[in-house]
Amino acid sequence: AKRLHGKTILITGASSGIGRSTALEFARTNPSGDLRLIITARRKESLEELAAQIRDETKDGVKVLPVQLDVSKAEEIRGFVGGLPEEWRDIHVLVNNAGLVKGVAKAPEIAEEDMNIMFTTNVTGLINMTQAILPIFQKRPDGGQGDIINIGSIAGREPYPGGSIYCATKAAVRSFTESLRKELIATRIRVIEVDPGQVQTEFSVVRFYGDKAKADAVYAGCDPLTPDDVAEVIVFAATRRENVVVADTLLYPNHQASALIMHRRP
Ligand code: NDP
Ligand code: 8X3
Repeated sequence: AKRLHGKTILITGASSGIGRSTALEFARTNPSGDLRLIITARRKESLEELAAQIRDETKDGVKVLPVQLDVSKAEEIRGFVGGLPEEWRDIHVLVNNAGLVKGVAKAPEIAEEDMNIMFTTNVTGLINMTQAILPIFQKRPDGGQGDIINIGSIAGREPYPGGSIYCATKAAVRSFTESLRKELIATRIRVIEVDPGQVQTEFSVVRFYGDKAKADAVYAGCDPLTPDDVAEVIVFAATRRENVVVADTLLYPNHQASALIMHRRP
């Protein structure tokens, strides 16, 4: 799409799932344009593989820069923009996608370590990324231009037992996102939230500490969203006319109508 021309897009959590699909979808939407994609996550090798795939698919039409970045580490974010090669610093779109859930424990059994990693990644990480990139947007005309796309969740709208911490982190994302949109009202910066329901990614594998059988059981009898489905909506939001803000979107697969109301095939 023309609207992405000359833009630099930064995606967190691009090594897997929704973030990975979003990088591919941006590239496929603008394969021969002068698009730049900065893909970040902790797993550098997966990023290198994704970068190779994008270069290959677009015959080098899309420029890709894989950068290792742990968003839960404030000091890594602090040095991030300054560490980019000069021509990669003019970022136009930030997709705050990195996030995770750990466990299904209920209070008072929630492990402190799990609680901390969820908050430092999903909340503090997202806020620190936003604060690192906003000054770039604010240097542009009309008070600033650029897109901040935050990945929330149905979990942020509807807390459920066994998910209290994860749900609280996503509610925090939702609250921060809404405040930010209001704070930036006098600018042309778009603040966008996309809240998926059930998506089949590594999300549940991470939730169950690598137990694939438990993760698969989450999707048994279901036809969950694919990460590509979510990526299409993210790219749709980023490619609307400049005056259109897709502020808030909830996505369900057809069998889902709430965090826990799910129709399963027998
Ligand atoms: P995946 O586990 O497949 O992907 C999560 C991504 O986040 C990975 O690329 C992972 O990369 C990255 N990540 C995790 N921790 C960090 C960190 N500290 N620093 C940088 N990157 C990190 O899951 P999804 O694609 O499903 O998750 C993406 C987002 O979507 C999350 O915010 C999640 O909460 C949200 N979501 C998911 C839903 C689902 O049902 N799957 C539904 C609603 C929302 P690495 O490990 O290499 O760092
Ligand atoms: C993921 C959706 O409902 O499994 O954010 O927590 S849920």
